[in-house]
Amino acid sequence: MESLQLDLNDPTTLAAIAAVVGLILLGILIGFVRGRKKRARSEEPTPTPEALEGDRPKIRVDERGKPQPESTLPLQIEDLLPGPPEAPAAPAPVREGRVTPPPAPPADLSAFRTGLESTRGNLISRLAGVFRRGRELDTSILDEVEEVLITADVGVHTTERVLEALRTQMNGGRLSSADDAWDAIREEARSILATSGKGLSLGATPTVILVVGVNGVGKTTTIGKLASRFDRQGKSLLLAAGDTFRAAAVTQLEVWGRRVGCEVIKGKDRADPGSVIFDAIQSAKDRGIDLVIADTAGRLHTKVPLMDELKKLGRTVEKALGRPADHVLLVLDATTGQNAIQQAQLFKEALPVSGIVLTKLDGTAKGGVILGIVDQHQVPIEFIGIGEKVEDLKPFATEAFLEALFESPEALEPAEEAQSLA
Ligand SMILES: Nc1nc2c(ncn2[C@@H]2O[C@H](COP(=O)(O)OP(=O)(O)O)[C@@H](O)[C@H]2O)c(=O)[nH]1
Ligand SMILES: [Mg+2]
Repeated sequence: MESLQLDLNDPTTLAAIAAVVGLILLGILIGFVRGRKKRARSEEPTPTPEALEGDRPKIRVDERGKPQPESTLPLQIEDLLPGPPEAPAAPAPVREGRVTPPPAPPADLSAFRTGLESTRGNLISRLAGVFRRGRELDTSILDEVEEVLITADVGVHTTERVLEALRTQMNGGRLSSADDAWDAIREEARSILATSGKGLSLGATPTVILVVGVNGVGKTTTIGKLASRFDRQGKSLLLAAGDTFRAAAVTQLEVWGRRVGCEVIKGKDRADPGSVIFDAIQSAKDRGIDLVIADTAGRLHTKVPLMDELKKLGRTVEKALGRPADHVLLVLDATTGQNAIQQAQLFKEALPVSGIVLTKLDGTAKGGVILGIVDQHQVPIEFIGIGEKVEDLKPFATEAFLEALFESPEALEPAEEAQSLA
């Protein structure tokens, strides 16, 4: 048999070998590309989180460390920084094939959540323990609810109201599950707070807000925060340094005045608070100023002279303004619990308290007191204080408050956990 010899010196043979090798390489390349395309298609509908991550805007920093956004990407760095407290949230960019973000929460909901964290732990988590899923609803449950509400500073009067509502519904056969009972409590809280959160009306000029409360509850701080809020709304303001007992109180108000950029009317050392407030109202009338916010002294509420002083101040405002103060805001410190309910009683006897500012809700587990205050005194909550910073005064919003306090049906979820804690 004649053997096949390849002559590698023959140019025709070399050309044939090169053509065969080229064809083989081309085939491998086509197969590889087809395989890649097929794999990519099968992965398309479910992009991995990492793939989505890769799609997000990258934030670069410049030489001074200032973040610089990618110019072609829709999300700007401003979107990632906390904006001014009242600014509406920028709509999140929606791109084809991307997950649509959940709807924006009601105003201040996240601030309410943070401010009510301890109260949720003390009141809501414990109530959730009582109403654990699967539990038979009988009257023994009412004793447990009572204990939780009383120890969470809701107050005897309001606790009784909530229990009565539960009892009535239970006897009428309208509570068939823990969820029903949970809803019933939430409804009762909603009806207690129904008159709150309507907002301060600033109709007349000048509108006069008298701020009262015992020492240390946060009156001056609240005035500073309010001034900043109204200033941002474009209102012209005068602050009246009506706490003339302590020079430091006047200085504290002046610091806030400088910070906000509004004038503070003060008297001479130990001046009569009435004369300071009278002057401030007169000056506001002469100059067409929108708003006067008056600070007052807060000696111990048990000393009768303070209440006499406040009654006198009320009459002075009426004389200067030609009508009573438009708003008398009573500042109460949530950390004082039941004491705050008693303070409200005394101040109401001296002045027509029109609204309540409940401060220091942050870091206290006694937030349940809010229900007791409103229920017992029938005075609406206007603002809540959830920190010391200027943006930490929030207009009270009933629905956001209830949502922050009672949210998450999972509160009722942890049946085994709750049982083991009980
Ligand atoms: N954590 C917290 N502290 C507050 C709040 N409001 C006021 N404070 C603080 O309470 C203290 C007393 O406040 P101040 O305005 O001087 O009370 P006043 O005596 O009633 O005028 C200050 O240290 C404030 O910073 C609040 O909502 N939360
Ligand atoms: Mg003060």
